[in-house]
Amino acid sequence: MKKINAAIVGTGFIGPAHLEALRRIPNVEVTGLVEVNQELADQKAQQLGIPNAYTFEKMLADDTIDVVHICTPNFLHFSQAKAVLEAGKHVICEKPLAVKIEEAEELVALAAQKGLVNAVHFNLRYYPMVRQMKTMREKGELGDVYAIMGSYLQDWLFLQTDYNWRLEPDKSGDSRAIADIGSHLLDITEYVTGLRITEVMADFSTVHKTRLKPLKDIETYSGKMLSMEDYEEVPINTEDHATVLLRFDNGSKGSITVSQVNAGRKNRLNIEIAGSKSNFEFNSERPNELWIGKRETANQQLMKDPALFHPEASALISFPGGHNEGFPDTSKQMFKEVYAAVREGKPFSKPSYPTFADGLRELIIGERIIESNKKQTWIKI
Ligand code: SOE
Repeated sequence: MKKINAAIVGTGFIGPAHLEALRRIPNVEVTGLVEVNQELADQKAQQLGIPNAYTFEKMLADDTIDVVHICTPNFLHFSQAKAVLEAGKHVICEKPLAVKIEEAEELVALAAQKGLVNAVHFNLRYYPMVRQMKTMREKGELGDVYAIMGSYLQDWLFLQTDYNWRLEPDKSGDSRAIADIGSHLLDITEYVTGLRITEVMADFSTVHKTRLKPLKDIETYSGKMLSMEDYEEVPINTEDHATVLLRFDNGSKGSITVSQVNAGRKNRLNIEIAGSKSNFEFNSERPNELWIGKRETANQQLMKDPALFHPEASALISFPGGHNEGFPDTSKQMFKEVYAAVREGKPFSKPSYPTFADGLRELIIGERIIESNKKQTWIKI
């Protein structure tokens, strides 16, 4: 089987996560690494064990690279994804696909015109339990959807001294918690229920109105404290916390809460879907379990086990029951599906993986949420 060569652009938190997932896919090799300058690219490529180091333009000119993974800060996604498509390469872009709706629209059109595989890294769809919930709903085991309640809570921005480029709108965009983690939750909500969000009503808060920005380079997740003279105080204009009421196209209602300042919640996506036959509850910090609520019989606890799953969902499981899989496996499972299309040389007509069109959808919902918060009123999608 022909080997597919990939390049990764960016080496923050998520670039190495893509690398690690790709290394577990047969006949795919990450042969290139891109950083802002050649020196950093050389250093990171050596550290990560990737044979070739490039600046972005040099990588585009290399015909041996088939697929490019864009893992840079948000403001670069549009220009880089556009350049990759123009160079005739398939592209997997981190979310959000762009910072403006028009940019995402342009990318959707360009990818279609070029006939290239395009995907957005909504990897959390790839928890086998998420696919299992979707399949159970499709097979009628949930019944009609009455209501949806979700939250996505983290604490890595809990302290006033926690700092990262995501706090800077010129790098991250006008919304933070909603764009960064709300987008995953909203994507999963529509994916699992098969419903479309039609209206939103949002209320944001910025708990830390100022933050202390380190004047020295420190790793975001390292937990290291500097001394007070190593920081400068900067204003913060994006949300630490947001609550959004949702209306769906079947008349059902829901709400989500997202927060990056909830102590002890490391990375907890929770979704509960109340249906006319049962109630599903999934929490990404316990990804191998699904609670199925019942009225007339005992409640159930489904454990991840290929033998107990619908085939559509067991396709995302690599190990037998009791051998837990988690966050790093979601990207592996997603890339397996995307690379199946890459092997065909063109996008699947009905892709199972999240495409640029899904990236555009999340940007539209995100923009309406920001508008709703500003105007403090319901906004139609
Ligand atoms: C940081 O908030 C982050 O890395 C997100 O950007 C990811 O999408 C999420 O999976 C974990 O948290």
